[in-house]
Amino acid sequence: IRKSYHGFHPAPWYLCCRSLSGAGTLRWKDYDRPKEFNFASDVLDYWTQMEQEGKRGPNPALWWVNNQGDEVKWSFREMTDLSRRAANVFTQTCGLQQGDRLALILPRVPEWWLVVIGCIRAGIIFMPGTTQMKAKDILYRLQVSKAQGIMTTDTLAPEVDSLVSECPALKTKLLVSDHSRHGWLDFRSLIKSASPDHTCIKSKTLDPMAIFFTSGTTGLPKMTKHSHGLALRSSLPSCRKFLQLKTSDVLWCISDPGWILAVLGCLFEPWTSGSTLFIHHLPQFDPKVIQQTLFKYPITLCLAVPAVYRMILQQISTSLRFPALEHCITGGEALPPEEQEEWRRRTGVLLSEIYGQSETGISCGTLRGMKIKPGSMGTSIPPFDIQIIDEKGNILPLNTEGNIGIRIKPTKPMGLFMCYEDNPVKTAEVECGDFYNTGDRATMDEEGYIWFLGRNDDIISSSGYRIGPTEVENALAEHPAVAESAVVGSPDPIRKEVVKAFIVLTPEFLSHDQDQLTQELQQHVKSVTAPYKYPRKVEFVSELPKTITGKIKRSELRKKEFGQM
Ligand code: BCO
Repeated sequence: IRKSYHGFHPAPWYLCCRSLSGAGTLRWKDYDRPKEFNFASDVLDYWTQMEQEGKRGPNPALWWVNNQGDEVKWSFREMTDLSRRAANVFTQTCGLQQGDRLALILPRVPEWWLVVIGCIRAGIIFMPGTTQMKAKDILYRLQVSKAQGIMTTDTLAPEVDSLVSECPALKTKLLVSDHSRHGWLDFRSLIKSASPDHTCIKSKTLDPMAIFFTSGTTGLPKMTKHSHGLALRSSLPSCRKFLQLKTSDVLWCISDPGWILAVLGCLFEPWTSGSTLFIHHLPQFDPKVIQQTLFKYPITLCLAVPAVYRMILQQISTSLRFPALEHCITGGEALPPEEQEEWRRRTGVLLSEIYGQSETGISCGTLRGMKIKPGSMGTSIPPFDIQIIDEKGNILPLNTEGNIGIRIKPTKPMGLFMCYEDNPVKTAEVECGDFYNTGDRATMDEEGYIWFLGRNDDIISSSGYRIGPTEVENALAEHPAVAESAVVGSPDPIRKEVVKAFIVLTPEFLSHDQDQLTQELQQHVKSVTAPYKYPRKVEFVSELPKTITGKIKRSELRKKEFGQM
């Protein structure tokens, strides 16, 4: 299934390919609630049929490259064939059944798409996770979800083996690798020998499809459960207007496959429109490679967090014109207006903003062609109805600061998360009158444009990641030097905010060299939890500000960092 082409020359299909409306995937209206929906049979197989009938150009569905010159191009027909095989591997070889859960911890390898679509075909709930996770993060996810299966690569397989005895529900381990490993099923070989005949389940639109783990202010990450409605939402007319993708478009979404942004931007959005999804494997992020890739390949749309555009701009001293690039989209953190303007000025391409969470998918945005108001995240995308609300769920007057709320009563809109799995308390906590309370602060103007202001809690937003301070504090607490710590966001020119730890040292470490200790603690956090959470700034203090009851006042530290005290 892997095709490598060295000395590759892009084919000129993107210059001549016909655009189609995707009528088959546009049969729903914004507020429709079809009883059944399955992305694999209703969308992917539709495009396969279009290919077979000669109604779609020769451009691939998936176009994958890496730094070694390898390339994979799969048509929709190949995606259908291979994902049916994947579904058979799950059900026949692994014995997984509809409703079972599969932890999916893969880098950007082509198999990721086969697994997700294979799961959707078989009704297996997939749970993506970043490959930056460490053993403890994986153990927590496997235990709390009671996952029956896990799929990963050589890098993380030893970590999984070290904890598997503590996960009684886990019955199948699948490896994506060129080598075999004892106790693991070799997914690449199994795919080759599996049958391409598979009957897709008839999933109810509100049946569970995926679980994303999301960080909170307190405690460990929560399981955000989504139904097939998340995938259906990309087919609704208002969502299609958002990117206005054509079959001739090539979309590159630079998000790690562990996040909901990748599931939307690297799968549901492009393939709903029959467009080509472009992926660069990128094991290590490098803005130079991003820049070169945008030059080399006919990428028409790019979706990435603001930090990526910021890092590209830092690399270039003058203007830059990417040959095929027509539009850029950003989300995951707030985009300052001056950066939006600078991107347009230096590249000639508009950069529009979207907003969403693991709970919501893409909730609002500046649709393509819509007036961009620099600094605004655009307007709500139906069927979501976003309003700015107070703590009781009352709608606030225009231009008044409040929480971003998404209306859930009388009807929860298609695409909003179902619940925090096994956590009715947290699920109830975010229900606020008729709304889901996102916990993000904003205002809305007369034209419905939403202006992001920040969080109403302690979550740190750093280069597109949402980081729960307790996860970092817990990691630090495992080091003997740390008596106590408080973790907050601190301003940063590139990542907008970085994790900063205020640390009270244990007596034995008071005389240690502080620079050395800082590095040691940073390495320690990187080794016990996903490294993106590590404190990029550390300050040693003699005590932490506390309330009368002994609760650490993170807000005081945060205000100090942002110069508000
Ligand atoms: O900066 P350092 O070098 O000190 O540390 C980096 C990495 O080098 C290091 N690291 C990574 N893997 C490691 C490792 N260290 C040890 N072992 C490993 N296996 O850890 C640090 C990780 O930081 P990073 O991930 O920010 O890395 P980097 O290279 O600076 O990448 C920059 C970005 C912008 C590419 C990255 O931050 C990123 O991908 N951000 C976007 C996240 C995202 O996609 N968010 C979307 C969430 S979904 C959502 O918002 C809903 C929207 C609908």
